[in-house]
Amino acid sequence: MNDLLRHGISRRALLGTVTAGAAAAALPARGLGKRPARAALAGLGAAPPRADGFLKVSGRATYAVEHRMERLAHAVIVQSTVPAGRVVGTETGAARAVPGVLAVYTVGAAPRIAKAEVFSKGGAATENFLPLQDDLVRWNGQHVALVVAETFEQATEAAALVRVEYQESKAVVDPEAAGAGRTPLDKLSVAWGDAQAALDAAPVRVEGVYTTPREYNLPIEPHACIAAWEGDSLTVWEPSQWVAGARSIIADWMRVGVEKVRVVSPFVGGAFGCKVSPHPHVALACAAAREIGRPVKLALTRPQTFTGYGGRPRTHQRLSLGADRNGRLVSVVHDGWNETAIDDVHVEPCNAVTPIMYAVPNLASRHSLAPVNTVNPGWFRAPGENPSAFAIETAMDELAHALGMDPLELRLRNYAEFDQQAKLPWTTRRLREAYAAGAEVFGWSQRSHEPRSMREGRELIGWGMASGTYPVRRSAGDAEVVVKDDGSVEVRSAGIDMGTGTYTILAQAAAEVLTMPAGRVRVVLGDTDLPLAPLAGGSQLANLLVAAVDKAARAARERLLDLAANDPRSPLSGARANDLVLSDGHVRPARNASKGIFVGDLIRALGDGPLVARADTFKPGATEDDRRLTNQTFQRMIAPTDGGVSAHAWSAQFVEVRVDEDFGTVRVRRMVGAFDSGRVYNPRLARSQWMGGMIMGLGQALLEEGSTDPRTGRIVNASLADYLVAVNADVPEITTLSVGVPDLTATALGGKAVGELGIVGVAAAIGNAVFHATGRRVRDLPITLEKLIA
Ligand code: MCN
Ligand code: MOS
Repeated sequence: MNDLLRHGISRRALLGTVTAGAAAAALPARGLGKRPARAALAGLGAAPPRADGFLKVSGRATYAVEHRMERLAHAVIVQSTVPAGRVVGTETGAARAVPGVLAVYTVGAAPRIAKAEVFSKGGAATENFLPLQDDLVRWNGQHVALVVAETFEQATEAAALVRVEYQESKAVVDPEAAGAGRTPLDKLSVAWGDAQAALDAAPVRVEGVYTTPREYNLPIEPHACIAAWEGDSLTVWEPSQWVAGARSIIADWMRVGVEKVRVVSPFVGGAFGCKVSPHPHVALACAAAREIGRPVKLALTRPQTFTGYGGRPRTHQRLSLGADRNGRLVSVVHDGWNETAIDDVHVEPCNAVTPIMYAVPNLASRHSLAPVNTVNPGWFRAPGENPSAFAIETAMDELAHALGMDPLELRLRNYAEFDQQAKLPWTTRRLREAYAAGAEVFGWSQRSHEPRSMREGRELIGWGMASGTYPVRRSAGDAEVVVKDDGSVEVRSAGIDMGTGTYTILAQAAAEVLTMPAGRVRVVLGDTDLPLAPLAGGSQLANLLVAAVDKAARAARERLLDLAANDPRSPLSGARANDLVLSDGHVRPARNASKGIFVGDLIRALGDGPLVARADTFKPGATEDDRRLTNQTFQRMIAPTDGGVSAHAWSAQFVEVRVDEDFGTVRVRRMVGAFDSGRVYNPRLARSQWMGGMIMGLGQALLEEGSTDPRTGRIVNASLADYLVAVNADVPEITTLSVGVPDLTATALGGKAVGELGIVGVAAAIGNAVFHATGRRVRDLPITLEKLIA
């Protein structure tokens, strides 16, 4: 227990409520007098609730399609009903006869959409499919017509009357069927030593095939946008994880310069990766709006979202581990693939975790793509790391069982002291601390390791654990801090908040430097008119923007002190800037803190209007091209191994399941996650992120599965009634622990990844617990009761 407290874990955290991160202890709020304002100041490390929370729960946060405007027309999409072939004709007479219909666009009769230079080759952004631009049907549920009408109801009625005629061709729906292709991705091959020989010679071996189904992001705010032209300028209200990236794609589609396009996304009702890039329906909305000369609103129905864009692709991994009798790994042999579209590519790198988690002298890992007639899959919370950890962390549990060893002990014996793949030291890796903290709080030492050895009545009890990791990715960005003459502060950035807490932590960052209560700081986000920022994806935005705002706020503070000392209009003029400090929102002489002037009064006295400070996190000497590319592609994202060190966040997951012996029903009874995310900027929000990830992992382990009809390629459970996600009744007591310390090599202010880390390893921990309870190993997610009682 003492050890835990040294790592900054509060006793309350041990009860499963709130976690105080190590960072909070390491970073006391600075520069505060003994005044009431002190309590209100919430700098980094404090735990204020979400700044946007009240707006969201009271319905005052305006989402993209809630934007009101004159002459708004409504568009409804028609999707294909066959998986492959050609559109040979479209009958639109009945649709056009519906009152209020303004236009019906079909294959062969649609406004032009140009090809966009996607920002991520091999990512989920759709590159080759442009809606209605050719007659090829690539998947069931592909956009094949668009109806625009005065009202949504009229457009919906007319869309139902559009008749599309197809010439069908043979589809490949099942990536495991004979004839399905495999394209190896050489750049994802990893190898050292002689893995096959070492495996063959290993005294202890386990081998398994680990599969995950198609999974869907399903944010509560479905995809929907409004496109409005004014002359040759276009504004798009679009829920987006990256307005700058969306802007460049939309500009390409519409063949206008980026400066002509504005993308607005102040609130995003969840995304989990599926709003990183604008999807093809956005191109249709923009093109239709230009054609009819009116703003167009286009909302996909929930079922249409299942084929309007991807979701995590189905994955398949064959993984073999070889070890000596003491449990030391001697070899890892790994071969995986993910499904992708016929002529667009999405990579779910299933070997993201395999080469870095454990120390092993011989390793060979490959990854391939399996093209099928599907909408191009996409990013979904921890793309790559998630399925990768499912396989390796399940296999490690199998190895522990084969050795008769505690799975936690096995992991400690194979602890990777450095990054073997990159041959670099870690920046920080507090995974040992995560194991220790999680095990202590969970009570792991009480586990009897034999499967089926713990029960309560008819319930089999299973305890399982797994490790997780997520890389620290980084990009550069800009931020602006404005100090106003009423003493309030505005932080401005094009970065977005999709429920993560960007609004809140940026207010904290500015409040800390400018010594203001966070309530006096207003944060404006999500608009390409603001200083540009990279995407909120790859769990990089928080660390990046907090650093940019911190820098801008420091610049503002310096300027304030300088003006206070040196501007003849300042009541403090004549002082030396070095002798002045900012505290409680006042500029004060350091040696006479009771004197001083309120920042708002100072700015009024100076009479030049608000003080604007801008800062960026680009390297000195960054060119315009660097800036342009950073806001246009992923290629400028800094890899976790840049700079001679390897930067990752780490976690350990512990779960208890109860399995009904007769019915095979699995309930997760408690979950403990211990996380090394470095310095935590807001322990309440980080906990909420980690919990959200753990709950998603629970859904992935037990419920989530996109089912495709093998005959037609149709998604048969394309609704929230049929595609199951975890709901409150599925969710047990969850404890989150922070074991991180500020990692100033990883990021400027010491934080590491948070939002995606929470899901990694969870499905494996649950599967391992199910094995411990039942003796049944399910390697094919989700773990449903028929797989347990079969
Ligand atoms: N945080 C912190 N300390 C840190 C880092 C982060 O306290 N050192 C907290 C902050 O509140 C921050 C949040 O965690 O806003 C998420 O930070 P992080 O994951 O590091 O980075 P991003 O801001 O880039 O978040 C994106 C990440 C991704 S990639 C997915 S996918 C995901 C996720 O966030 N989608 C989400 N969490 C989500 N949460 C919600 N509610 N909705 C989504 O769509
Ligand atoms: Mo997160 S899947 O990188 O948007």
